[in-house]
Amino acid sequence: MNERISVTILFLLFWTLNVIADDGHTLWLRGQSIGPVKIICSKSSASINIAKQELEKSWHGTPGATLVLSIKSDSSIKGDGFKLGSGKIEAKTDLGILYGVYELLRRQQTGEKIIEEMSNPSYDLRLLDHWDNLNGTIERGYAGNSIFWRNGNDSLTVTEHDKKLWQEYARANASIGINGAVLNNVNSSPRMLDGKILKKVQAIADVLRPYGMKTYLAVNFSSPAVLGNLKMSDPFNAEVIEWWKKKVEEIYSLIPDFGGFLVKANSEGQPGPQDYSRTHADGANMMADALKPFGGIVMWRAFVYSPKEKDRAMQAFSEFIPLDGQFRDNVIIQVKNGPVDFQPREPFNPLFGAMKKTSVMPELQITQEYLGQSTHLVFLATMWEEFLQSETYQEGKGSTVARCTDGSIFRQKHTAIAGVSNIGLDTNWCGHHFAQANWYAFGRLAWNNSLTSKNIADEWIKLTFAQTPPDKIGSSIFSKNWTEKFLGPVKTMMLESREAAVNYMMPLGLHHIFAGDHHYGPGPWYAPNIRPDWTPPYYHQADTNGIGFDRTRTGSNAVGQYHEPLCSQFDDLKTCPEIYLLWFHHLPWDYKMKNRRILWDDLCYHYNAGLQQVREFQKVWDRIQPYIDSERFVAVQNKLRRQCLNAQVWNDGCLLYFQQFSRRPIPYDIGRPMNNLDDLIKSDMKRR
Ligand code: GCV
Repeated sequence: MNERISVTILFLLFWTLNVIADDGHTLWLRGQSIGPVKIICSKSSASINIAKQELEKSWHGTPGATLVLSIKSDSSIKGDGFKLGSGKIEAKTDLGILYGVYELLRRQQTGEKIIEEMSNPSYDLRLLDHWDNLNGTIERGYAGNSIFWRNGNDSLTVTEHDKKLWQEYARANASIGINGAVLNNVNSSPRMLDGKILKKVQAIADVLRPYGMKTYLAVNFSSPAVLGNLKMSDPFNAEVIEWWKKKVEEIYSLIPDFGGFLVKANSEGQPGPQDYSRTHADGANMMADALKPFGGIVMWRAFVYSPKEKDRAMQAFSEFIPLDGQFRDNVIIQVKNGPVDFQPREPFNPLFGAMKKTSVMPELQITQEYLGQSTHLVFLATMWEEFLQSETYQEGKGSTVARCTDGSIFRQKHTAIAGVSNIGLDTNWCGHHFAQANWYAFGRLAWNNSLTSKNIADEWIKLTFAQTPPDKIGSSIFSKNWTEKFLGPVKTMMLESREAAVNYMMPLGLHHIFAGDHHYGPGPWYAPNIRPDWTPPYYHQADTNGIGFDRTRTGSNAVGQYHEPLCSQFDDLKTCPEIYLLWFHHLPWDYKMKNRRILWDDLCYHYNAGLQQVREFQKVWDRIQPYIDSERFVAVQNKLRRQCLNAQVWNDGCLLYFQQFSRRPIPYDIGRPMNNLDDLIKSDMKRR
C-alpha cells in the first residue's frame, strides 16, 4: 500500500470515528484550531489569558495571521462591548476582549463575514436563573440534578470534578455573553444564607469570575426569623434591617463582586413584606439599602397572583403599577414574558413599558416546563423573538418590549434579562440535544435583542453539527450538499417547532390546560378540590355555549391593561389576532373564523396540524442520518418518537374532552383519535 493510500485510510477511519460518537458535552464549542495565530496583546489578566487560549484552541482564520487585542477608551463602546475589525479587537474592558474573541471565532466557524463592526450588549445584566435546590434536585429541571448542589455528607465539599464542570459551564456562558448566574431556586431555603453554604458559593464564584460571570443568590424573605432566630422578618423592624446588613457584609467579605439577590415574595406561598402589611417596595428597598454600599442589586419578581382575584392574568399589573417610582434605583422588577406563566403562547405582560419609573427586566424560561420538557424538540427563539418584538405602543409606535427594557426608551438605571436555566448533570447538559439551542439562543438574544431566530438557528446548527475538519477556510466552509441536506431542513424544523407545539397543545390562545402539576401532558379536565386558578377549567372556561376566557371590557377587562390601540384591538373580535382569540374572548363553538371555518372545526384542524408537523419532523430527522454522528442521531430520533406519541395524546385528549361540550364531529378529513378519553384521564400522562 503506498503511503498516500494509507494516510487516506487513516484519515477516513478518524473521520468515521469522529462522526460516530458525540455525547454533546462540548455544546456549540467544538471548533478546533486549523492553524496558528500570532496574538499581540500588551495586557495580561485572567480573562485576557482565557481569550488568548481560546484563540489558540479554536483559530479558524488564515493560519499564521496576526491579531491585535487592545484595551481602548472609546465612548462608542458600551460596557463590555467591543469593536471587531480586520486583524484586531478593541474593547474598554478585559471582558470586552473576551466577548470579542468569542464573536470572532464564531464568525470564522460559521463563515460569517468579519467586517469593521461595533457590538454593544442590549442588556447590562444577562443572567441565568437556576431553580436548583440545596439537596441537588431542580424545580422544573429535566436534565438531571444540579451542577452546584447535592445531598449527602460531601454536599459542601468542592471537588476537582466540580470545578472542572463549573469552568466548562462558565466558558459556555461567556461564549454567548451571559454574565451572571443565580445559583439557587427562587423558592429559596433560608439555609441558603448559612455561613457554610456561603463558603461553597464563594468557591463557585471563584471559578466563574474569570469568565465574567457574577454570582447572585435567591433569598427567602423570612431568613431573619428562620435563620437568624429573630421574632419576625418585618422590613421596617430595626433588628431585621440590621440582620440583612450584617448578612450582606458577610457575603461581600467572601465574594467581593457578588451580584445581589433575587426575591420571590408573597407568591405561591412564599413569605414576603405583605405578611407584615408592607408593600413590595418596602421589602425590596430594605434589601436594596443593605446591598447598595457594595454595588449589589435586588431583582424583585412580579410573579404574584392570588386565588381571590377574578383574573390571574391581571394581578402583577394591578399590584405593581401603583408602586412605580417607589423602588430604590438598585431594584429591578423581574417580569415573566407573559401575564400568566411561561405558556406555549401568551401575549406580552402589560407591565412591560407601563412601569416607566422603575427598572424592569424580562424573565424567560429556557427550561421547557410547559413545552414538552426535555422530550419535545421546541426551539424557543421564535417565541422570544415574538415577545421582544411585541409592540406595546407605550411611547408611540416602535415601543417594542425589547426597546422598553433595554434602555432605548426609558432611562433605566439597570438593564437586565434573565432566563430560567435548563442545565443539569446530564452529559449533554440539557437532556435533549436540541434544548442546547435554547440556552444558546437566550445568550445571543440577551446580547443582541434584535437578532432573528433564523440567524440564531443557523449559527447554532453550524457550530453544533458541522463536521470537522471544514472543507475550506472562508465563506464557503460548508459544502453545498451539507447546506442543502442538513442545514436547511434542520433549520426549518427548528423554526417551525414552537408553532407545532402550540398547535398540538394550546392553539388559538388556549392556555394552562395541563394535567396535574407536572405541566407535561394535557389535562383540560383536571379539577380536583384545589384553588381554581390551579386548574385548567379556570382558563379554558369550556361549556356547551363555547370556550375561552373573556378578558374583554365586558369580561375581566384585562384588555384595559394594554395601551391603546392594543386595548381596542384585543377587545374587538374583528381585530384581535386569532393566535390570542381564546385568551381574550369566550366564543360559541360555531363562531366564524377568518378562514370561514367554525371555531370547533378550526380547533380540530390546529391540533391535527401540530400532530402532522411532528410527524414531518421525524421524516426530516431520518433523512439527515448520513450527516450526523450516530449517538446524537439516535437520541434525537427516540425523542421525536415520544414527541409524536405525546402530540397524539394532546390531540386526542383535548379534542375528545372539548367535544363533550361542542357536541360536533371532528371533521372527517382529519385523523381520528387513537386513545380513549377515560384512559387518558386515568393515566394523567404519567407515562411520558
Ligand atoms: C419556582 C410556576 C412553576 C413553579 C415556579 C413558579 C415561579 O408556577 O410551576 O415551579 O416556582 O412558576 O416562577 O416562581
